[in-house]
Amino acid sequence: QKDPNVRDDRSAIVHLFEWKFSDIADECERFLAPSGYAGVQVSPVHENLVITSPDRPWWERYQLVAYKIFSRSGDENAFRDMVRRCNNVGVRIYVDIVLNHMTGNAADAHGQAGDTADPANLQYPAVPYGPGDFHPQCAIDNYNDASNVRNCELVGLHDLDQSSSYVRGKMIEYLNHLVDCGIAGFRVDAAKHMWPADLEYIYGQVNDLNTEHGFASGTRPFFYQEVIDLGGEAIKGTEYTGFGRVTEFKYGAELGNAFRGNNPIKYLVNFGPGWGFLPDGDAFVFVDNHDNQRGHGAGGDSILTYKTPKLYKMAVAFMLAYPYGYPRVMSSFAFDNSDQGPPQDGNGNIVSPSINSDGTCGNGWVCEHRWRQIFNMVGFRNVVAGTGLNDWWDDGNQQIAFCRGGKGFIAFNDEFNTDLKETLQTCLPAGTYCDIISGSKSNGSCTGKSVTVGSDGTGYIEILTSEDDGVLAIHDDVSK
Ligand code: ARE
Ligand code: CA
Repeated sequence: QKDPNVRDDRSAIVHLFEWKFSDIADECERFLAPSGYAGVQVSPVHENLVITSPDRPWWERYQLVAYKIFSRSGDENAFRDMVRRCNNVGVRIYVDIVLNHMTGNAADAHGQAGDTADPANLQYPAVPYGPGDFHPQCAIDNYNDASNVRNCELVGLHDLDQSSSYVRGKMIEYLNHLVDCGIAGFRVDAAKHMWPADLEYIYGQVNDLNTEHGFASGTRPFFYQEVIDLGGEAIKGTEYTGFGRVTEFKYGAELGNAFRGNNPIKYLVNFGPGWGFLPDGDAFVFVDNHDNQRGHGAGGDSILTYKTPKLYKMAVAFMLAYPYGYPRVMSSFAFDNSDQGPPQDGNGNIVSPSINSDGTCGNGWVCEHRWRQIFNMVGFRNVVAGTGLNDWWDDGNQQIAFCRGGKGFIAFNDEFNTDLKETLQTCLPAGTYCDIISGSKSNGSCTGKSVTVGSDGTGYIEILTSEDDGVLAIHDDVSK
């Protein structure tokens, strides 16, 4: 179903890409819960193929050897411990599930837990799967043909037949095992490459969420499905919205295009269905994901990432301020080449992020979710939840501002040469507010800019092009 099953006072999740379970558990307690994050998407948890050439690429996690919980992020005990600790502080866990395929061909194929496979002969004894469980082999080479996309192999990954009751049974058993561990839902990898009716059947057989983890009895798991639909292909995202949300890939592509200056941000006034996107309640949105931040997947050069920080922070702030879709914040490790896996030691173990005194991460982890401009906007989204959008203002080009009910106000200056200096309607009660982008409120005063709102709700807003950030945001909670 389409509800993320989060705590009522929280409204955005974060993908802690390739993080170890023990680090995620710590992060839930020390940072995510206090900052108001609703949940975490973890990288695939199944036993994946160990790939040594290139050396442990991130994408090995998308090649399955078995459904047991065993990867470089940790084993089942570590997973269960993480889910419990995160749930205890109100942070939900979502697992990236790979149902479309097993591995590609590889000599000496073995998984992280030591299970072996013979991919060329479609033998995966640890499940077990054999040749009869796969589609006849062919390559995906025509995105205008739905059968080719769904029944053939995506980049050589051996394609499972989800219409088989044996295959379905194995998948349902795996998903129920994860539900038993206390998770709240699933990111469904490569959903586009599976028939909607097969997925609907499988989802329908998954148990209700585990009440021992605080879910109300009868709560159905959240499913958000990776369907890349930029238009012009045989398969539409809407084929999957009857039983879960769908990733709206046009969202990040168009947002990047706009903030890069290729399309005036004034047009974002109706960002959503007005742009041909999925309906609000069907959409799962993000600025970048683990694929398109490194040139895989969809979106190409328009995608913004941590590598262009000023524009990236503006786009993420817009996503978190604007009422459309269910948002996911990306949290990355630094990379120079697109195969590179997470920071690892000489034995191939993932290295934990270190936490600097200013709250940012070290050891090769970018931790966008710990950037003040991003986590303070997660707080903003929580404060304004349930309000609509009102009092839109723009300069006719690359400067915009809007209110969220009487709860929050945000302004963006995406002009490259023109400062924003305007008295604008903030919709907030009279008072002095701390801008949560340039600073925070600390000991009763603002560490960054402040805005004085008069009895008519207006305030003088200034965002100079020379500033580090092109956003100013205030809200009627801690920021006052
Ligand atoms: C790796 C190697 C390949 C090798 C293969 C098998 O890179 O060279 O042939 O292994 O040995 C990730 C990586 C892949 C990697 C794979 C398995 O991105 O490079 O292959 O893991 O290790 C399409 C799909 C979409 C998919 C994107 C990447 O529709 O589902 O491609 N995204 C998900 C994940 C990925 C993951 C997989 C699926 C596979 O998010 O991280 O792959 O589990 C148009 C179409 C899109 C298409 C896009 C790119 O936009 O509309 O549908 O996306 O082009 O082809
Ligand atoms: Ca398939």
